Amino acid sequence: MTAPVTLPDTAPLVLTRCRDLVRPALSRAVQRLHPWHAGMAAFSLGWSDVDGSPLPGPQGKGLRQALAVLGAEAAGGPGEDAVVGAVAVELIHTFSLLHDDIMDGDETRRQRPTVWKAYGTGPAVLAGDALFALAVQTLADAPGGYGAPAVRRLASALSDLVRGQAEDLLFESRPWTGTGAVRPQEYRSMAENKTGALLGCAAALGAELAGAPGGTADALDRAGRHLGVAFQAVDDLLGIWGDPAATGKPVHSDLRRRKKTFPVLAALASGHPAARRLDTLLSTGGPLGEEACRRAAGLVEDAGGRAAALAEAHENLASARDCLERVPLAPAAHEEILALLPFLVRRTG
Ligand code: GRG
Repeated sequence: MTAPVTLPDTAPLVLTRCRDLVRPALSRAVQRLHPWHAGMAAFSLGWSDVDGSPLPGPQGKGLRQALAVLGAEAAGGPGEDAVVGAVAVELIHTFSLLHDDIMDGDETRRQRPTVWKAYGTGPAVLAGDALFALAVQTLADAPGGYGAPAVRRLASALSDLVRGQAEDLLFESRPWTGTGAVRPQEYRSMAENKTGALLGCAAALGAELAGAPGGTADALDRAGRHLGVAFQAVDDLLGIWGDPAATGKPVHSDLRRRKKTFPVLAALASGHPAARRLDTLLSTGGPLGEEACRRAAGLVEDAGGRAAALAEAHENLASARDCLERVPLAPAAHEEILALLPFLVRRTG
């Protein structure tokens, strides 16, 4: 009998390869900032501590910079063509996390204090703004006449990002059930805007910077948007059932703050008897304590919310794959993009 062949998990290798390619340009870009902002950016990126002492390694997955590099390679160019775009999307991602943590009052991210917690809210707002400006400046300087269209694509993704964040905030004041309840399609639109727009923009920018035709960049953009919905559905699962040691978030954090996440919305819309009990539990005033969170998580699961969110993630990954099938892509880069997809859903543990 032949022993089963265990293939190495290529996703972490792909992320590392792309990160190594982008890092020198990202460091140079950050050094252009005011030293105060550069310190906060380096802290947020996991390069250094509050006192400036160097830290061993990167903290984020670096997914957006990888998509930019792979977008260029998928279009038949060298990954180097995408570096300026990869730097821009990574700076925007860092900026959006800084502001998001302030808006949510989150005190930790990636198992470390958030920037506002470590440096204060005012400085963190300003550092975010500086990163935003730096991203636009970096992309505008793209060689070969690519700057203007690239900035245009980034600006369009940014307005979707802000729209998605607004949609998410507005969900908070909507009722759990009835005519005003958040419908699954509204959730998808929010997730596509808030998370998918930048993922899609990253891959499309990479392709455009490598001279790809518009159809190729648009297909990569659409794939990234589906990836965003899948990613957000998985994030919601982790917000309820994730291991705090792995997610860096306290257990049941999304339930405690009564967030309108996909598993909860799907459970409430299921018509299952557990849905009514869940509605009652969530609609009672006051903070949701640990015992109530545990009960709510059980009711969401009984009503099929956990399975529905996982199905949503898988369906969107399949749609992302379909988008990639519709255009000619360099096979090796296509394979590497495909390798990243299940890696993200496997985060559910
Ligand atoms: C960008 C113009 C502009 C405004 C900001 C604050 C805001 C408006 C939008 C928030 C967008 C946001 C934070 C979306 C969530 C994205 C997301 C899924 C973050 C986590 O991404 P990972 O897991 O992070 O890739 P790591 O830690 O790996 O880098």
